[in-house]
Amino acid sequence: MRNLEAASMTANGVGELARVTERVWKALDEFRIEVPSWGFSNTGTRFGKFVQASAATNIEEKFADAAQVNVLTGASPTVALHVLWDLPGGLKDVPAIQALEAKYGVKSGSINPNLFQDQEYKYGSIANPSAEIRGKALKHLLDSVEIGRELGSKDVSMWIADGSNYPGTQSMRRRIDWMSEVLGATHAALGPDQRMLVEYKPFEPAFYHTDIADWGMALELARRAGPKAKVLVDTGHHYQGTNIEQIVAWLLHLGELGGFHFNDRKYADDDLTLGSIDPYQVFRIFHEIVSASEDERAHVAFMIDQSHNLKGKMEAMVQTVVSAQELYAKAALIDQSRLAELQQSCRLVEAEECFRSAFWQDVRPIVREWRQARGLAVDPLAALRESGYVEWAAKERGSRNAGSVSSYA
Ligand code: LRH
Ligand code: MN
Ligand code: MN
Repeated sequence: MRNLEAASMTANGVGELARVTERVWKALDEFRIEVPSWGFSNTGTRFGKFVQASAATNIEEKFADAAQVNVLTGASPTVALHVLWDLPGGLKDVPAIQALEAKYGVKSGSINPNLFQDQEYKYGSIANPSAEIRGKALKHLLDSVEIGRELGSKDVSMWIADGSNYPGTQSMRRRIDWMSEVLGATHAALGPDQRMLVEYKPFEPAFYHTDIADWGMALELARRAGPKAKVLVDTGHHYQGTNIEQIVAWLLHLGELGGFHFNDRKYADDDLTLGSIDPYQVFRIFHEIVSASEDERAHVAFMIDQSHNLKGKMEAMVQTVVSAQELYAKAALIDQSRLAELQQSCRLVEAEECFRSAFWQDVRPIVREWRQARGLAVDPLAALRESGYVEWAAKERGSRNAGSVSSYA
């Protein structure tokens, strides 16, 4: 990757600049990232939350906010739904959701079953020693599959919060078979265009063992369940220092990467804005995606899983999508064939320079030009502020938000 400004100064450079611009614009045209419904409501941390007057108080407001983010960024046409929080009536709520899709012009994205809130799940859901409780969890998963099918949504994203807090209190091995059984039965119910994504997390809420703790366990369970089950990588669900891009490379290689929950963190599962702590990590992950074949890449779903306790919800979401677009554009800057040559001949410093100089390029001018050419807001954050949307939402929703300090969603 040569310096963009330097490239533009020579005749060869003009050709190179045009090629780079075309590559970046194509990447931006393809790039889609799903926003989470729960990122618009008054969510916070497990220790509490600071209520925002403009936060969405119901599913209609979540759709309205998601649509606004899509209008501003052009990259988020779907919104992830959490079944208990967004469709408390289950299948009965589907027509209301369809009406909101038509009204606001954004579609339902991944369907997220909720197997962690109910009192009955104290000792687990699909890994609970009680066959009756596992049956109840399976029923919720089957309902979620049905909701996804009715809504024409592709993915059912499953995060299993099961685990234990003390050594010896549960049989980790028996629980593997119980999970496998439920996941297999869920897989059997998937429609031809549906997938199930298996998310992993090493700790929290359980602090001794988590039943699906890492990508190996998620992969094995997905494979046992069937070909429509893939692995979901939540960037916040790893130990410090984990080489997440290597996990991504492996899953891509195996054709088992279903998608991502993007967020950033400094310590644990902090749910901070994508790239706010370590943008180079997001770049490295995007590089694995961009350097994969179009076929491999086509089925990877990018989703945001963040909860903004201090930042304004709308501002934070627009900022997240914009950051994702910029980091994806940076990854698209890399001259893949040159990098491959340098890697092959082990020209280490040149290879590293080729890689990291793409990261250090300021892509914002190219992204701005792309936005202009596509009829989008040139500066989405400024456009959000100028639109007065947040102030309007605060007036509309303020009284309903006052005093809403109890539940996560
Ligand atoms: C769990 C998790 C999972 C949930 C979401 C709200 O930490 O990442 O994906 O569905 O948070
Ligand atoms: Mn997640
Ligand atoms: Mn999480």
